[in-house]
Amino acid sequence: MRQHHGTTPRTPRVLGSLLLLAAAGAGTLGAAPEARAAAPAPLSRVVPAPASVTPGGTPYRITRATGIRVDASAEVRRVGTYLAGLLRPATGYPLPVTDHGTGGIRLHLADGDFGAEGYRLLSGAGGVTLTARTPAGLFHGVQTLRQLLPAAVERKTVQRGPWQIAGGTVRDRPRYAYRGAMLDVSRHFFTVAQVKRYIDQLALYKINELHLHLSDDQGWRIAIDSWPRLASYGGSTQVGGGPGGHYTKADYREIVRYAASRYLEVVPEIDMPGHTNAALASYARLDCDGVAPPLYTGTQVGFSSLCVPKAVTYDFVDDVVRELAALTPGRYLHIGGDEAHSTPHGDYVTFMDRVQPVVARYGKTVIGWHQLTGAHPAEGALAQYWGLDGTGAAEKAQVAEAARNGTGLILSPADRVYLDMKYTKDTGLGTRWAGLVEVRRSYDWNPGAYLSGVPASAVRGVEAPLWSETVKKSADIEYLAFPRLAGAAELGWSPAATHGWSGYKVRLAAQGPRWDALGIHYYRSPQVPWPAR
Ligand code: TNX
Repeated sequence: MRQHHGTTPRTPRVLGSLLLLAAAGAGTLGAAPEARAAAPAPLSRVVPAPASVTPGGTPYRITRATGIRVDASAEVRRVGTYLAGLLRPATGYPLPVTDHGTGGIRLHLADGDFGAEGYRLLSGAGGVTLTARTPAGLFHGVQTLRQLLPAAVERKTVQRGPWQIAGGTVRDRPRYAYRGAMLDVSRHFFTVAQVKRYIDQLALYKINELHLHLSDDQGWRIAIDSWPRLASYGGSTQVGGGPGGHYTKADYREIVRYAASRYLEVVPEIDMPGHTNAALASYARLDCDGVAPPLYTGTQVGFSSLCVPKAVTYDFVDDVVRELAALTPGRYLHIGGDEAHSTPHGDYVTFMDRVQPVVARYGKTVIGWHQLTGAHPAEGALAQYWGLDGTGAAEKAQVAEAARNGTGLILSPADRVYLDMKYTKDTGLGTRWAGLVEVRRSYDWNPGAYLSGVPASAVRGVEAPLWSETVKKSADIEYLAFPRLAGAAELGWSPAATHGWSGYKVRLAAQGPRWDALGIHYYRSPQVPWPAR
């Protein structure tokens, strides 16, 4: 039954009252007493936890008369239009986006102590005002506003309200500038539509970096005009031998554009010198012995390497980095560098010494997996730490020393935020080489003090990688990412002082109905007090 939200019930009064009783307090039909309206969610019930919350005053209620009022700026208007697009289907309200009028939901840019991504949300009977220094800040504020509304707001058909936002003030800004998620599109290929779906899910948790693992032994996923067989042949399969796929440049630009519309920067990764079988299979001249290996559809690692002594290797790297940099408005280009077990260490160092300046020449900043710290990280480079509790002391010390010497760190400890680790021994997807990682273990660590000997200022953020050896479809991505992704997002965004499992699990539980409404297939961990479905 379609709910109508006008003031005149179309049903006779008595029947209407019975319906209201049956609707157990969810009624907004004409005579519904206010007391029946579900209380709005407290302002603090948001993931990631906001930096500061001051509750108080009357809630704001979104009605058919609500407008979204924006500054006269095209970008602010775009954020307003995005918000209207989120709210219209379930509310059924018109929610016009205007640059005049009073009240309603206001999106406003102003100078202030907001940082590059922070915002303030002020809510009261007369309206809600989001203020930020940047459109990105407004966008993050919109995600907070969205989470403060009932989960049903995420549905695609008209739902019962009321649509209330608790009164008070939220002041918020991120702990770290880099809050990432990685998707491995090489082991299994994911379409543009699947990547966009994930981008929308990341945006809800204020993730601002999408790292795409675009090449590996099993598949090369991005068209490179000067080396066309990389994609056409090297991209033609995947783990298990399926058809694979690749992004044309137009596809890739569309991903970048869509990500930018959600305030995510795309970080492309070409993994080198190891994890390169797909490239070596596509061009025999890249192989030291001039013989191309067959395409690979298994899941072993560490068996392939670019040929460090050959000159053509650096022509290849230059072409690939140049074309990829040209597709990349973002600052970073990830050159991999992990598990180069078939590259002699001296060769590895030589290779990284030659390749990092190429990235700089095309205007990008290097990111590498933390093995890069075993070579000579370029000035300004970031190293992505993916070790675990059991990682050897010498390796950790090497990372810490690089950090003390100025290399920034992105923390992706495998036994905490590798989204492809199984939750329990019974998890049907994923692997367990770094252990079983239940939701609490994934959340309960402090990025600021995780690696000893690392100055807190060296930690630039947190990233949750999802390797796709076992991951084939969006429902698989979602089952492994949710709920752990939300925890990684909170570790990246929220001040350390807000951290605490007992509070987090309650806020996390409130996300469950939202994920149900969004059609996100998630793991209902027994550690989390989910409301009954
Ligand atoms: C290690 S982490 C890898 C990947 C695998 C992953 C599986 C890293 C930099 N390398 O090649 O896909 O484990 O969890």
